[in-house]
Amino acid sequence: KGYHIAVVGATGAVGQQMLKTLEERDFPIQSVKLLSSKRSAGKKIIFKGEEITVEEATPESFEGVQLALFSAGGSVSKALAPEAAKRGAICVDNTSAFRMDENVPLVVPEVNEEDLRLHNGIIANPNCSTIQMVVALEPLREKYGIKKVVVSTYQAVSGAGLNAINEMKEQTRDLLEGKEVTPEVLPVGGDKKHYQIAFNAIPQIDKFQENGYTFEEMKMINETKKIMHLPELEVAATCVRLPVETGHSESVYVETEKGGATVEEIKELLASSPGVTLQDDPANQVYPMAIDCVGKNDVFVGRIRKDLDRDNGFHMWIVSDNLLKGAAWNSVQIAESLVKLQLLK
Ligand code: 11C
Repeated sequence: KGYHIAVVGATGAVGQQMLKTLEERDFPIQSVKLLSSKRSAGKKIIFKGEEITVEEATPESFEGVQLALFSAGGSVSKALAPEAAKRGAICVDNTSAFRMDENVPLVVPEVNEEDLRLHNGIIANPNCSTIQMVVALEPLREKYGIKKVVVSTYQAVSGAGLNAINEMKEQTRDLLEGKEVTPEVLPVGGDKKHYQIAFNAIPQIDKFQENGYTFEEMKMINETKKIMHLPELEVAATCVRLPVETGHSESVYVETEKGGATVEEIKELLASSPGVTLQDDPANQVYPMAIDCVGKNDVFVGRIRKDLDRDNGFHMWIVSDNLLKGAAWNSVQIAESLVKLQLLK
């Protein structure tokens, strides 16, 4: 007994984590279709001990499917999620294709699970760097109100997919062996220039927009306002790619509406908040690090300090596995919420 599901983009960095997470959570599944673009069709994947052949995704693939998890890129979602929804599936889309569509809920269950009730067949999973930030900000919003957020990110290459992971590893090895390297993937596949990621920090994730911010930065800004239902929130973001395989880190400055909160209160609040693990003990050099969060579902928060000039300003360091809470786990968690809210028929 369980649901008929489809995973679109099953061979990608996120798709692989989706399958692992579905298995680990023992999500109730009656049948599973693994779908992909034409390029990856025919590959074989083991799921729950069974070998499954990946099929090319077409509109007809979704006949009889109740839940479809999409992570095969925006153009695939744009073309096929409406087709799947038309055939009765609820789609959880991990791309940016529908996130800012006002008919599509953009959901992080710890923050706005109830928005799922408003779905019209498509639910958007936010960008990884946005998700981990709002999980840590939501308890502050609830208790004190928040009015301003300034974030700088230190993002892992796995956010840009398997090709980017391979590029970082090959470049690192080649450079250590004294060979020349020819960057081809990062900072972003479709842009004019490519830069070395090994031993570097690249202040560009996704393409530049007309206002001088990158698309990744605008995603963090716009998605945060939508998920938290705070259209007036002041948000600024600078997104940087580092040669880290997995685990996005963020330096976040937040100003609360109410002043007077102490660091101890904020630590207690976050320590008891859903989806958050507090790691904050400077005397013993305890703080979150990317290598420690890999494979874990939580968002890790530490280095919480009061601003030296503003009574309502706080600085913190937020780290999470970008492929899990940032993508696969949040999507599966949405699926679990749909079951809990009896929205998945
Ligand atoms: C990155 N945050 O690290 C991006 C990946 O909109 O879902 C996620 C892209 C997205 O490159």
